[in-house]
Amino acid sequence: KPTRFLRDYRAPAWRIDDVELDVELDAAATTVHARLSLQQDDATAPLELDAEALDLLDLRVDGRVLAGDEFTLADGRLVVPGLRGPLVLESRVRIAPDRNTALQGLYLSGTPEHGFLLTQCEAEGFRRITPFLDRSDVLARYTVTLRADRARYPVLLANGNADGAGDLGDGRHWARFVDPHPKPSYLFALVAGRLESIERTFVTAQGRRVRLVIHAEADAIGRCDWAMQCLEHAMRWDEQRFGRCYDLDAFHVVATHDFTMGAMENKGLNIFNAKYLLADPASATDDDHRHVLAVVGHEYFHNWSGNRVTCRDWFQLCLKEGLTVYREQEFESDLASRTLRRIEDVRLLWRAQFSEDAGPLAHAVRPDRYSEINNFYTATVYEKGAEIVRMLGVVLGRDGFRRGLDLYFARHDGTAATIEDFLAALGDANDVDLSPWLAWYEQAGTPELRASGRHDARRRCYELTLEQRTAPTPGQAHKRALPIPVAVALFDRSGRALPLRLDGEDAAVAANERVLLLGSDSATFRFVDVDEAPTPSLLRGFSAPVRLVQDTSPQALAALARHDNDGFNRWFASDALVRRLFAQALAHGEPEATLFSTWTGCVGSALDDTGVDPALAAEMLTVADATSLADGLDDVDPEGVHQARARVETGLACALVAPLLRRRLALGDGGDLAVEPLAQARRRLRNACLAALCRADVAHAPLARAQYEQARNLTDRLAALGVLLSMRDAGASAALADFAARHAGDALVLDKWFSLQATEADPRACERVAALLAHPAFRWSNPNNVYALLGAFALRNPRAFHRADGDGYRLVADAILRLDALTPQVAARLATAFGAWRRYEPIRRALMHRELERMLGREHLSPDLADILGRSLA
Ligand code: BAL
Ligand code: ZN
Repeated sequence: KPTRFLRDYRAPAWRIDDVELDVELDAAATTVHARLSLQQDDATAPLELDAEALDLLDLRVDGRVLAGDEFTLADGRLVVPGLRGPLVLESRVRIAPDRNTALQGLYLSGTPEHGFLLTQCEAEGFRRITPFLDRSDVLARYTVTLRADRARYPVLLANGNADGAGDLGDGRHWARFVDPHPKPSYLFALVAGRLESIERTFVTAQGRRVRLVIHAEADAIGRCDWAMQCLEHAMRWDEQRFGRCYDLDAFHVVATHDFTMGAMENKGLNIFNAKYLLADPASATDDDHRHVLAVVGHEYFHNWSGNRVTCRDWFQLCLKEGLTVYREQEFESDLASRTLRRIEDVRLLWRAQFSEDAGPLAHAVRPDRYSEINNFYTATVYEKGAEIVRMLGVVLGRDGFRRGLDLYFARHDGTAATIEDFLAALGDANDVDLSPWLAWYEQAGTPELRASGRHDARRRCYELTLEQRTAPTPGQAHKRALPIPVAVALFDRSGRALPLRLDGEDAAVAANERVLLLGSDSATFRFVDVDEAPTPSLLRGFSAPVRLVQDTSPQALAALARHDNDGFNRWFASDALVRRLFAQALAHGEPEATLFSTWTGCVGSALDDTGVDPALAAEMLTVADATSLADGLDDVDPEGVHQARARVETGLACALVAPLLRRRLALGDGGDLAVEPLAQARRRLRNACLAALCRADVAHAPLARAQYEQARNLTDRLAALGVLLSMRDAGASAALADFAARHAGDALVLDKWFSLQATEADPRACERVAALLAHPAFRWSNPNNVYALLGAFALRNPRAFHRADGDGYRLVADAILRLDALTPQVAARLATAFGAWRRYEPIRRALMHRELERMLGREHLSPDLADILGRSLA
């Protein structure tokens, strides 16, 4: 595909005001009759529509059938020269949903006998349904009529409000939907099939009665109650926190097992990967329950941040995704544990986004070019995009941010906007110029923030010097200084937060935490009235997505890990100690003993203190993953990283056996079925204790065996199974077989079983994964299966994927080539595992390079995969 550039953006020459779609549904041959009311804004421009994988039956303009020489259809473009608008263009096309394994456009989920039909149109799937101006700045009103066999497809759904249904007399029936809200084509959706449903009524703050309906296949509908509760919470929360109400008579949600994404925010008809919708304690873990809460919220919140105000073009993808991820984070933080959510988000940012930024696939949150937009649904666009919104929230304050968002929605409702529009609305509502923040959207790379402090006893002041630097990334050699908000608190020896007054200010700020804004390469902030050398707590709540390098002493970090009044920063300080210990273990084989006992003392005291959030204690027990520990290293030897990490992790466990046993016992059997945050947090800690105990001493294996047998929920059973597997316990194989038998036929649970084996930190996981590819529950055409087995192996098992003999690379490269012919998006995502190849030691580097070259040398690669491979090798 040719590269597109942001600078080349042009407003559309033609617009579509109204769309009427008539769809005759059939798994093997669906016909789509489209009637487009077109306006011409540029009198010189020919009509050019996007059209892919369509069998064009006929084309009419204002009722006249066009002859074959009056248009061309090639390379995904339908061009009709010489037309003058306004006019009505009608097309009839035939498509084959049952052969659509790309899972873009209209496709079949499941088998022709038992499956159902559905669509996925973001980013460019609608052009596989009908010829169209398939771009996000063309907003149209849709009327959609679906016709289908009633027995085979009893449920018919499309966006908007229901506008009639009836029988066609020949075993078929019809249903019509009118969506009053103009929308871009990527938000179009239809669903047809045998689906069951659960339903509730929600009354919005504006008094609108809304039917909430969740649809799933018969064997899954019993697992939708949690999602329904989450949806109701999300709708109320968005009203209360952001003043956003729902705007149609019905909100439908549909679950499918065959989906490339997590879920999709189609207007009034969200479609969900079953993984993020189905949940009950017997078949979903606590983490699954929290993910359902977050994703149901995320898709619902898109109704405003994405649907009512959409993106002008795909370069602006972060406009809707960054903002919506931020809204989702706030939703979960308000409803469950803010500390846990923040820790998990930061762990994800480090593992997925910092590493993306450090390799050849680095790109700006708003990229200025792309060839395949599907490859930009990345951690950078989503997670770093959310971090930028979070920083703006920190700088503007809660009320200022709300004012800005209100203005953004009011100004741009019903239109397609840009990042500039977003910053202007937030700035205008607060009378500040936010244009310097554009640099965060335009500049790739992880800034390094250096912080050094100096106390001057004579002048009773503390000087904090902050410096920033961003290393070059592909295509961006020179970096600008960014506005970096650094939330700070200073603690005295007794752990009291000091009042914070900067030199030149009349009085200290009321709160004992404040945000310093570093707007240039470096700055020094002088706090006055500071009698003793304080302990600085920096970047509180991770107030900016930077790599913090601080000169804080181990004693000061330990004090923060024990006493910081910000839960996140307690963990952050503990993690900083882990990284120092890991670096020592990597360099010298062993971490330094004094530092080690300083750290284990901190974690031990969190374990013993029942006043500490159990989720926080569990996180302090969980050592950073290998990918995140290797951040910033060159010539990485994954085996060395694994060994160094294991020494830190095992050393911690051995040092804390007594408190681990004490706390695990005190937490009780944890076997209840409650899913409220505290119950989840207690299970989390109990299972973290179990894992650590079994790491310390195989004598604790009976605890894991007993928990496996007696567990009454999936969280505990799966945790115990994971422990048995990682201990290579004699009973592990039997437990694995038992687990598979208990959950036979349950695809989502078996995916966890696949992942557990694929992520076992043992080089032999490679052979195991190769064998599991032949398991009857594994389908190459199912993205969840592929991510659960191959994705988990390639992206979350560095020790086995990076085996020195290259077998891990070969296994994954072979799989990618096979997948590319089926579902290119999935193949491309898997191929990102090779992106960081230049950061590895020479032997692995050469092996990875060879596989990249081998893949790129294959004929007929999809544009998705060719793009990832090409950029990786550039
Ligand atoms: N828009 C694609 C799925 C999501 O981010 O909600
Ligand atoms: Zn989204």
